[in-house]
Amino acid sequence: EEPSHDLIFRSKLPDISIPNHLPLYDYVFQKFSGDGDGDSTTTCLIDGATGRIFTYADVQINLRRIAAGLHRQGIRHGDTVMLLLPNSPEFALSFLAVAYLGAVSTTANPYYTQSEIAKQAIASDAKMIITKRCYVDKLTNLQNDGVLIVCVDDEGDVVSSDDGCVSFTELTKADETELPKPEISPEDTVSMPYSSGTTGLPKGVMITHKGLVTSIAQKVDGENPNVNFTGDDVILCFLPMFHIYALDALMLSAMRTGAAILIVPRFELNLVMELIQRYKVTVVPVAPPVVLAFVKSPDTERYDLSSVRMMLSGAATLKKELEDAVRLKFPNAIFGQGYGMTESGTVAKSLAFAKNPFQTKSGACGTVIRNAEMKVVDTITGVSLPRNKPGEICIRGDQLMKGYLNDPEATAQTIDKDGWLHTGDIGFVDDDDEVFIVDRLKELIKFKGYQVAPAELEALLISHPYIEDAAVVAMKDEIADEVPVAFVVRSEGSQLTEEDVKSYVNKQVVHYKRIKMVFFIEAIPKAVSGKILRKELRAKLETE
Ligand code: AYL
Repeated sequence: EEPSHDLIFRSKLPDISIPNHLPLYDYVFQKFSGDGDGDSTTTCLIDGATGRIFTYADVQINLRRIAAGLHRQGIRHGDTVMLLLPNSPEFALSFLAVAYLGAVSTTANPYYTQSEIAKQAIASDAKMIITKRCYVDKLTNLQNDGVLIVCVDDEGDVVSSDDGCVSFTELTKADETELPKPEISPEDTVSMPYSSGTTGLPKGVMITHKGLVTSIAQKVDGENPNVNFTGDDVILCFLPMFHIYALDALMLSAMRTGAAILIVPRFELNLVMELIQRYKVTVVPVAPPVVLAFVKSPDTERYDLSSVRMMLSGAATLKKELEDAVRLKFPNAIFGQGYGMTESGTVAKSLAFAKNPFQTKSGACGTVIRNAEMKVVDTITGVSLPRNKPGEICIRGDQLMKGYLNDPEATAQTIDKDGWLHTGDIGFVDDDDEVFIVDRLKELIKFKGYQVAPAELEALLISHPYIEDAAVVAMKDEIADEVPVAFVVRSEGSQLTEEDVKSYVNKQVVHYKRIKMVFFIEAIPKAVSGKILRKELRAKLETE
């Protein structure tokens, strides 16, 4: 097939020039450097938990001190540091300090179990883990194996000197002038979240300085930015910062524009509404379950939410009825979606968020981002399809990951030789260039927007002595959208019960990966290649 015959979709906005030769740090704070027009005394971070404020000047000086402190602890260019932190100013500062050094952050959910953390820390070769005291118990084995643990010292924490942890406060006391600015190449990895992509186990996604700078610029740079964040915005951040959506589309994009970020450790509806009212929040990035919470809440009238001018949803399918219902609760706000993937950054964004906005339709998940190409291909023939025809969405541009860590095979399966990343999502582009996602080709299960990799749960299941074979698929759920359920083949003579299976798996995984139901069957349907026929299993669920 000839690439020149591809039908390619592009943004309605013109391409812009993107300074993606710059290291992430220089790019993000360009406005506040010598030649920028930003005022460093404006607020950058507000800690929703304590009210603490960091100006842009505070953030830059603190992160450079932390970078010097990390360097003193032996962290060098190319080393990996795991961030195991809830949303907090320390998360933001640590991420930026690691980036400043030319090192790599691998971010993980602090609620992960001991074994989930260990898998990622070992696979990513993390030299250090930055965390909170309350998670240190989960890290003992890693610490014994020589991984350095840095602890954020919360007020009220018992500071013990014999747990072998380095105090975060000590890091911040380093002298930033002793650290020469490291040389960074645009191709160096800066962020390495884990994602299962279209198939298999979670893998380290190598996102480069160039990739992340491109992804941010595609949204917020230029004369008519696709997402018009400004220095006057107060942007609410309860979405998990360890995930690419909050990291790229929220935290770093907000910093690039000089906006203030109001950091909330986790989503609690009434607290969030209280904060919107108190800080006159202007931008609220959400995921579909949060939209549902707003829609269902009887309390929304009790708060003044009129400051909100923009609400962006992403990370999972949002039902049109839900979108229409939430618009009524935020009459002053423009509502729209973004669509992206850890491996690809933002793929599409609603042009309703542009500085000079376009009309958009409810249910669309945006228009392809600038400085990128999109095509929709037939899932069998690979031929690119015209408008209004659903197929697999493919995306190409400088924002894509460099590849999966130590896994060239999975990389080649995801990004083809012509540079197209195959998303594993089924969708189409309509007559107005809007993208609609209609189905998912890949195995991935999304519980409230969180990734659940069937292969990970299947590996745990078959490690049970009385399980012969197993397969995990998604079952539709009103609140979570999808939940993982298991089909299990018992070993001969075994009396294994549903409860046995659930308790065996569920204690080893974070809450959203827990198996909700178990169906015992004779054999797992498989293709001759050995591939599980998941479609058949999902069809079985509908008749259960
Ligand atoms: P991952 N509608 C439907 N499905 C979606 C949407 C959406 N708006 N957004 C993401 N998904 C699904 O790696 C889709 O199946 O990253 C996609 O392949 O955890 C998968 O989630 C990727 O899951 C943005 C806006 C990033 C959103 C994101 C989402 C990141 C989710 C940057 O600007």
